[in-house]
Amino acid sequence: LRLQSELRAAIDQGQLQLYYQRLVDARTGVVRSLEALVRWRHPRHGLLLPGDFLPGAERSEVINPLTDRILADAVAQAARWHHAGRPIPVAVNLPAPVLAQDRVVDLISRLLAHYQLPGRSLIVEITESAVLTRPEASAERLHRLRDLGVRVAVDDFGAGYTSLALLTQLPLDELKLDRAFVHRIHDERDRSIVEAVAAMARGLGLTLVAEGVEDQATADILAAAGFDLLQGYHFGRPMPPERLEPAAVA
Ligand code: G
Ligand code: G
Ligand code: NA
Ligand code: MN
Repeated sequence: LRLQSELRAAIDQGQLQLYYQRLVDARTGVVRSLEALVRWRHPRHGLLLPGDFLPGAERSEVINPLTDRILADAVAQAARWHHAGRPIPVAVNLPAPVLAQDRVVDLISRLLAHYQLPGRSLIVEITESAVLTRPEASAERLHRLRDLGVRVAVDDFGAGYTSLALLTQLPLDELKLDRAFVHRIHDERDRSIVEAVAAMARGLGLTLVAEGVEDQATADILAAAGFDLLQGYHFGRPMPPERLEPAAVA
């Protein structure tokens, strides 16, 4: 209850800020997209990370105004880059309780229209658990988002109770392998899982993404395994939009 009211005030007072982290082409290193990651500048506790407040927020109604704000800020920022002649797709995390509502499609549709941003400049990241309760309704919403040009990424793949069937039932564009596998890639057995996921993604025609890449040796292994995009501290931390140099965003 306390978190809810504090978050409502934080939204109204502009204490939430989006940071952006690069995703780079595994072969060329060129920046291909950015993931928006929320931070809370708390007046007493300092800079809070999503893990500090999102799980609580997702269990209450405040996840709605919170996600609305995150989506609006991300689309506005993507539109700024787009209209400045430096278009770059921006990915936003869509929490399960939000994907569970019909209004999410209208919300995104209205934001794209308002900021005159082409749908192809927006990616939504969902987790497997987000679609497990009502897969048909989620699939239908994701189809409508894709009709707008928006792309769909499955985040943290392999971390949860993975239903492989879901991968063929949902309209998907990207698969983001959970960073736990990336961090264990020097282990031979984990590497064979990563290579199997890569083969599966290729077979399904999905863009394959690795997150949590922290060194060049790991990047090399992932590129050789056929990963398309890499994300992680090795290529840049999440940072405020003004700290992403224009050249790095182009
Ligand atoms: O930024 P950080 O590494 O602390 O993010 C932790 C987790 O929180 C990530 O797995 C990410 O998916 C999630 N997350 C970050 N920003 C957002 C956001 O704006 N909305 C939602 N729903 N999840 C987010
Ligand atoms: O939940 P999701 O996977 O969407 O969020 C990405 C989170 O991972 C962000 O909170 C970000 O701060 C964190 N992150 C980004 N790059 C790295 C990395 O290279 N290593 C680790 N351990 N975490 C990372
Ligand atoms: Na994410
Ligand atoms: Mn992730």
